Amino acid sequence: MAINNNLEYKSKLFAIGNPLLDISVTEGAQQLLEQYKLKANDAILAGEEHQPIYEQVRTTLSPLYLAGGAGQNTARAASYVLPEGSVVYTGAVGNDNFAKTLREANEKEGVESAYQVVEGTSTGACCVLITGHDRSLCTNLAAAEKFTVDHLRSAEIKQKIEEASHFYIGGFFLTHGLESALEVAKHSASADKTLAFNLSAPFIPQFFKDQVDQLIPYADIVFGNESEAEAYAQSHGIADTSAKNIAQHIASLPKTNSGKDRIVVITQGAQETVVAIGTKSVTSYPVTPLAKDAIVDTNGAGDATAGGFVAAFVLGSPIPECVEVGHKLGAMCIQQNGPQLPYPKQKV
Ligand code: 26A
Repeated sequence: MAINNNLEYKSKLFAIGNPLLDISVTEGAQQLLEQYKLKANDAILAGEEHQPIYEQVRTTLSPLYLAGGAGQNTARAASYVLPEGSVVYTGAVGNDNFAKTLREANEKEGVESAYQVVEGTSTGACCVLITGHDRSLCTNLAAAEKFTVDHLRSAEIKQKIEEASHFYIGGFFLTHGLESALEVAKHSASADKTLAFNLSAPFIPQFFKDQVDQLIPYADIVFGNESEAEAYAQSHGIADTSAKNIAQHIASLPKTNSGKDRIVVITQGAQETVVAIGTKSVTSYPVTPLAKDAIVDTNGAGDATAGGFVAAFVLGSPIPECVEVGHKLGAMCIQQNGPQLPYPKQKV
C-alpha cells in the first residue's frame, strides 16, 4: 500500500496482550495431539494434564522457538506496515531468556516492548502442534497472567497511552486482565480514540462471555474468525450462526462512543471475509487463495491479518484497503514458520 512519508504521523498503536514464546513442532505433532487429547485446530489454556508437554517437546523433539502471543503477533504485523516508532506493546514477562527472545523479535520488527517484568516467574509459553494446515495451541500463561493495572498507571506507560491514537486488546487477555483492558478501553472511548478487540479463540466468547460483554461496548473494531463468531453466537443464544449475521449482530450492539460505527471483521480462512459497519452495511471480501503447497504453517495468520487491517486503519485507509492489507499479511504469514513475516521486508 502507498504510504505518504511526507505526512506527519501522530498515530500510535498501543497493544496489550499475553507475551508468549511459541514452541512449535511439526514432526511428532500428531502423536502429541493424541497423547494429550488436543484438538487439531484449537487454542486452550494448559491444564494439569498438559504440563508435561513442554518438557517432552523440549527434550524429545526439535522445536522451533518463535516469538508468539496473539496480541504481540498483531503488534509486530502492524509494525510491518506502519512507519517506524508507531507501535508499543505491553504485557507481563519474566526476567529470563524467553523474554529476551521476545524483546529481540519486537526490536527487529520495530515494536517497542513496554513489558511489566515479574521477577521469579517464567515468561509464558505456547506449545504449537502443526498438523497439515491446522495448528493446536496449548498455553501456559505463567508471568503473562500476573499483569497488573498498576503497570498501566505508571508514569512511563501512562504517557505512552496518552500518546496513542489507537489501541488493540487481544481477547485472550480477558482470561485474567479485564480490569486493565477496561482501563485502556475507557480511556480510548472518553478521548474519542479507536479501540480494536479480537475474540481470539472460541473459548473466550464461550467461557469468558461476561468479560467480552463488558469490553465490547468500548470496541470500535472487533475481529474474529468463523469458529470464534460461532462460539459467540452460541453463548449469546443467536440462532443464525452465519458470519454475516454475527458480524451484523456485534456491529449493532450498544456503543459507549456512539459517534462512530463499530466495525466487525470476521475472517473465514480461505473463504470470504465479512465486514459489518454499525447497522449500515455488511460486505463480503473474497480472499485470493494460496496454492496449497505454498502454505508452511497457519499459526499466527489471523493475528497478521488483524495487524494488517489495523495498520491500514491507523493510516486512515478506507475499509476495502484495510481488508486487502490484512489479507496480504495473512498470506505472507502462512508462508513462514509460525507468526512471522518475511524479511527483508516485502512491499505491502
Ligand atoms: C490465553 N491464551 C490461551 C493465549 C494464547 C495465545 N496468546 C495469548 N493468550 N494461546 C495461544 N496464543 C498465541 O496465539 C498465536 C496464534 O494466534 C500463540 O502464542 C500464537 O503465536
